[in-house]
Amino acid sequence: MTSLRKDRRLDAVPLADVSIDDSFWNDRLETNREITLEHQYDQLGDRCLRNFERVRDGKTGGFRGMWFEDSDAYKWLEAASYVLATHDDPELKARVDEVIELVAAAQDENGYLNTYFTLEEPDARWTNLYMMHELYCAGHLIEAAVAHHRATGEDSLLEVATRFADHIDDVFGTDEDDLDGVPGHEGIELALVELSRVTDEQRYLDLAQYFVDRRGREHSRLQWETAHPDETGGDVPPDIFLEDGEWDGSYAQAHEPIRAQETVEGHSVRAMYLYSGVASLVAETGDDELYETLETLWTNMTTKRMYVTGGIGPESAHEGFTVDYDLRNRTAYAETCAAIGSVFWNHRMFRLTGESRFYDVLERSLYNGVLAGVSLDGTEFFYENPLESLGHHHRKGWFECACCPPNVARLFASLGAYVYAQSASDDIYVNLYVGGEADLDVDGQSVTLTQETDYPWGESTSIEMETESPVETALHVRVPPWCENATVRLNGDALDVEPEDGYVVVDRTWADGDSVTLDFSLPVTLVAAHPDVPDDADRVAFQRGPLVYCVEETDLDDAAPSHLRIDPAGDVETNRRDDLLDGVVTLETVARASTTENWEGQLYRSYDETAGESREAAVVAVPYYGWDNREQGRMRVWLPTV
Ligand code: FUB
Ligand code: ZN
Repeated sequence: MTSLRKDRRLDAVPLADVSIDDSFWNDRLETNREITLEHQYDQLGDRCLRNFERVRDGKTGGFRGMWFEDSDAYKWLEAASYVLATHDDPELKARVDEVIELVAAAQDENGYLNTYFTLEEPDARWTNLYMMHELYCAGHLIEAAVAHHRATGEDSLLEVATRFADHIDDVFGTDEDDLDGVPGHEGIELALVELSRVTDEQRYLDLAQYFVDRRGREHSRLQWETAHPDETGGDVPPDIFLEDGEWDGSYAQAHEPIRAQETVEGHSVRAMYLYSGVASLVAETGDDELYETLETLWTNMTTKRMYVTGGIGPESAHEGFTVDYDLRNRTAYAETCAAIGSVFWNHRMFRLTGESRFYDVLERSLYNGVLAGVSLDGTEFFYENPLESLGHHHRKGWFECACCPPNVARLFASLGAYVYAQSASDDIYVNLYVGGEADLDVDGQSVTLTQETDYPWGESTSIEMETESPVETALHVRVPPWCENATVRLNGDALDVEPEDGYVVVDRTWADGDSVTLDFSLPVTLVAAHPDVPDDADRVAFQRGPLVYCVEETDLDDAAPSHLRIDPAGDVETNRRDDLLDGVVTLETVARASTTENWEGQLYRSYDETAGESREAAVVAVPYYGWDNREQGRMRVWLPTV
């Protein structure tokens, strides 16, 4: 059943109109602005910015870093632009201008911009679309430029991006003289749709449509490249993802046309960026068939291929999806960027439909799979996000392939844009419980919403409306599936409205100072996984609200997480602990724990002998996002039951 609403596309309330003031997010966002962004900038200098400088100075050779190193500068520019949209920061603005100047100076006269090829292989441009990421970098440049233009009203980066987009438009296409190909790593599709929105230029939308439609056709350029590695440039051969010497293409979602695809395949970040781009395109074209494809893919991912943390893509070899129910825990790849990509995709799916289920996934990914990606102090990052650890997996300050840290930074810096939305008829949607203010235009009238909440710890949120004169609108407040017994008060008095399809809707004429309070409970849930997930059989995971919990060795008394057996009928207490992990609610219970004292020097014993060798153990579970921020040790999300 299609739920695409052509008549009612929803728009996010723009970032610049939302200010966040929230007990949970304030510290994380300030750390992102003050520490992570600075840390990220420091990492750019030695490799990324140096490459741009060499091109600017007319040098050749000497490229440093990954072949898509340029994208680090663009992601930093994008994150910094989001900060500038909401904060007056002249120092940051000056630095942004400096980087833009450098990027602009590295652009070719014809608009081409890529420091790897310009320094190392100028004659091999566009020869290795599969692996060498020129179009991926272009996509990040365009996204940064759109963010910068929206934040500052300036065109300095937008001009660079449009010149490059125009060049790409000249190079690619289906005419005889055109290069007919698609990017091996998607990302440019969603960027081109945004570019068409800010410039009002149809040709960028057409180019996005071209890249979407040409993917997966037979005898494609990507396939040709894998058969002709000697004719392609770059330092990564395009044939590394041949299956037994045969073209497969699924690594880059190019195994068949997107409209025929039914399962999420291949590299998971690529897949998320592609589906985000397709959703953006559908928002402009209203293409039902493409929307149906997205529905099918979304259902496959969310019912068979997504971790309880919202992470996706279990396999490290190709950084991606494998088969249904392969959700291995200790070796889960679950790249931070992929969870972020899922946020991007789900945000767009919501805007196409107004349906809360997309936010349920978005919120799960945001508070778990994404939030775990950065340390509480903002300087260390996870690339891979396993759901179990023997104690050797830790965040790092930076990576040779540094895609994840700047991705977290740009998402956090733009969090405000995910909180509210408005429909074409000016209905207001409150999709995340995040405190702060939002300025909206409702039917030509300025309205300010103020949200106050202690979520994800507390069990209510209040929204107050400030308006100069009474305004008629329907306020839709999302009620996530983990918020039970939701009741509504209007100006303190109980209101008889039930959540329907994930929202309570209060449709009325609002006077200045009117407020809606949603009260709910956040019970602790013991989650079970589908029986076909072998790695979670007979195990449970703790969840409260959007937060998935884990057990870390440091919280156990002389036991490891693998010793524990949870009693599903046991009481679980919630404790507010302001002293722990910057303030969390812990979940505490008593479990059975195997003992190790009779195992001295032995790896295997008769099972019968071990009978009765267990004791009671106090278990303190902490939110998964906070793991590996204290003493190093073993960790587990899924725990066996007694
Ligand atoms: O290839 C560019 C980025 O680096 C991908 O999105 C990540 O998975 C990592 O491979
Ligand atoms: Zn990444």
